[in-house]
Order: sequence, then C-alpha cells, then structure tokens
Amino acid sequence: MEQASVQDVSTPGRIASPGEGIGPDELALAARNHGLPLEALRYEVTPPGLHYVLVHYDIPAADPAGWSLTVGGRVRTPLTLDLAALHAFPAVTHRVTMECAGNGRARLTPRPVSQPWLVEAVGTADWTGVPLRLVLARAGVREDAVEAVFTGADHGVERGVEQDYRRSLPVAAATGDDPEVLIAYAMNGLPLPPQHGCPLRLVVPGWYGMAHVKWLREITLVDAPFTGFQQSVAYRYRRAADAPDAPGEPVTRIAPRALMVPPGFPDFMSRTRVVHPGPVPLEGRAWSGHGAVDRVEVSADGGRSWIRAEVAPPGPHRWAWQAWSCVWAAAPGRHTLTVRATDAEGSTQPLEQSWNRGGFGNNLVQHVPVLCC
Ligand SMILES: Nc1nc2c(c(=O)[nH]1)N[C@H]1C(S)=C(S)[C@@H](COP(=O)(O)O)O[C@H]1N2
Ligand SMILES: [Mo]
Repeated sequence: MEQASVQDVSTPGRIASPGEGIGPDELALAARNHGLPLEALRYEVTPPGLHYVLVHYDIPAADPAGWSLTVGGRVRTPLTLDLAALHAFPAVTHRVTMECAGNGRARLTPRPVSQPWLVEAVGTADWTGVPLRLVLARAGVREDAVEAVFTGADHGVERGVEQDYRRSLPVAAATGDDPEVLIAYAMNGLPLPPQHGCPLRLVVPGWYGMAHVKWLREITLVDAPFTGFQQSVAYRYRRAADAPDAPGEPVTRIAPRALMVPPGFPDFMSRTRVVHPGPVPLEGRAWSGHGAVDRVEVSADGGRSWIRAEVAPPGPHRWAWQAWSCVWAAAPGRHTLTVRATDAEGSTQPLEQSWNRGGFGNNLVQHVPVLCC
C-alpha cells in the first residue's frame, strides 16, 4: 500500500475551464474570507468587522500573554520580545489602506481557481505599533543581510507544500521610514482581533496584503534572497498561460484602483442598482501603493466619455485611500457605471483585463449595472 502524503489533498494551481462556474472549494474559501461591503466605502476608517479578511490556513490559537517575537539570523544581538517589551518602544499609528493582491481575480477570463474576489478585498485601518526599523536597529542588522523573513504562527499545506506562512522584505524596505513598516499590536485603537493577526502583525504601507504577515512570531535576517513558497511560487505575475513554471515578476506594491459606493438601492439577487431619473450623487474611494491618486473619472457609456470627479487631497495619511465624488445625470434606461483612478506616477486602471496565472493585481475598472426608472 502506498503511503499517504499531503499532496493527496493539495493539488497544483489550475485555471478554470471555459464556462466553468465557481466550484464548492472556491465557495468555501469565499465564505471564510469576506470582503468589504461596498457601501462601507463611505467610511474613511473601515468600521470593525467590515475590513476584508484573508486567511490562507486557520486562524491560529494565540495567547497574547505568552507571546514572544524573536529577531535572529544575521543580527549582532538576537532578541526575544514579549508584548510588554514591544509596548516599551515608541508607539506609532499609520492609517493604511490594505488590499489583497488577488482582488479582481474572479473577474478574469479564464479564471484562476483560488479565493474568488470580485473587487471588494480592501479596507482601511489605523494600525498602531512599533516601527520595524527601531526593532531591527536594536538587534543590529549585519552588513551581509539582504532580506528580513517574517514567519506567522499559522501552518498549512498549499499546492502540495506544507509550510508556515512566511514572507520576506528587502532590508532597505524593512528598515526604511518612507513608507515605515510597523510591527502592529492594535487596530483602530484596540488589540488586534484574531482574524487580523492577534497579537502582532506586520503592516507594510503601499504593499499588497500578502506582505502584511499576521500572527508574527519570528523575524530572521538572511544573507540570500528568501525562496519560500509565498515568495517564489505564489505571488508572482506569470503572464503566459502556457508557462506555469516561469519565474514571473514579484507582486509588491498596490496598483491604482477606484471603487464607488453603488448608488440607489439593489436588487437582492442580481445586485443591479435602481435609481430615479435626475442628478445622482456618486462617491467612493481611490488608492495606489505608488503614491497619491491624482485623478478619478466616471463613465456611464462604457468609456466613451468621462466625468471628472472631485478627489480629496492625500492629506497626512499618505498610505490611505482618498475620497472622491461627482454627480451623474441619470436618464431612464439601463446603464453601466465605470470608475477609474490615475495615480501620481501616471498609471491608470485598464479598461481591458491584463491576465496573469495567479490572478494578481487585476485592477480592471469596476462595472456597476444600474437601472434608471
Ligand atoms: N500569517 C499570515 N499572514 C497573512 C496571511 C495569512 O494567511 N497568514 N494572509 C495574507 C494576505 S494574502 C492578506 S490579503 C492579508 C489580509 O489581511 P487582513 O485579513 O487583516 O485583511 O494578510 C496577509 N497576512
Ligand atoms: Mo491576499
């Protein structure tokens, strides 16, 4: 008899066949990992429970009282820090918009089979904690260190590989102050909730969610680039459909995106919006991990013409989304509203999908079907 292995229950990534609907495995992931209800875009800081959640394996059992974070590898002074030791560092709060790199995946054709986000995998929180650079300075990063590897307390198997959730950052990003990476212990003024990484998580402003390691228990400085699963297998842009093993480009910062609060009221099943003829105020949020959002435009005719929206200036929270608003003159009939953001570097959301095998960074514009009557 052959021996059982984790590969028996954990198969390689795959692309859905033409016409294949969302399957029970994707439904199960979608039921665990919820998005931001789009009407909650109204709030500058996402209210408790409405921030999106993405957990690869299980939320681990975590006892804040017994927790310790170790800092080791290529450092002069290895550290073991409990929560009291971390609280003794200066506390810093950053308002940060976080978005899952897989946001938009389920809108790709063909569909990469994984967590089937549409557009809602985003949220904004006030994260309080210790600047990572201060902890690393205390440990003393050696000259030969090139990356810091962050390990979470959660364990699982993914695409046949058993692992602790683990990601790395280049030393320059880990020790930088713009953006400043945090070891966070509070979210919106309260201890981290279990699903968001209680008691410690990394917050990497401007980077997609996978970098913000939750349930953080270990930081290891290494003298060669980290090649773990979440770094070199997952979270790569592989644009060729026929080359699943190509190295691809690493997924890092957030591409620009604008979302609108769907106007009017919804139909329960189709989610189609209903509005009455006349001026309809539209509002939403826009963000980019490459800097401020400069321009937000809305189209009601599939991109033939665009209304320029008012965009709030970035203000003191450089890594948080910006509010936008405009008024749409709704005429009776069926419409599809589209909104797109352009950031300070001049990158604009695409009107056509840009496909990749993992379904990462799909910032294709939002489409909101509306019936005006
Ligand atoms: N330890 C650990 N950290 C993790 C994850 C995880 O599964 N385990 N998921 C990552 C991903 S893919 C995302 S998008 C964010 C989601 O953070 P949130 O659930 O607080 O919104 O956490 C990241 N950090
Ligand atoms: Mo994610």
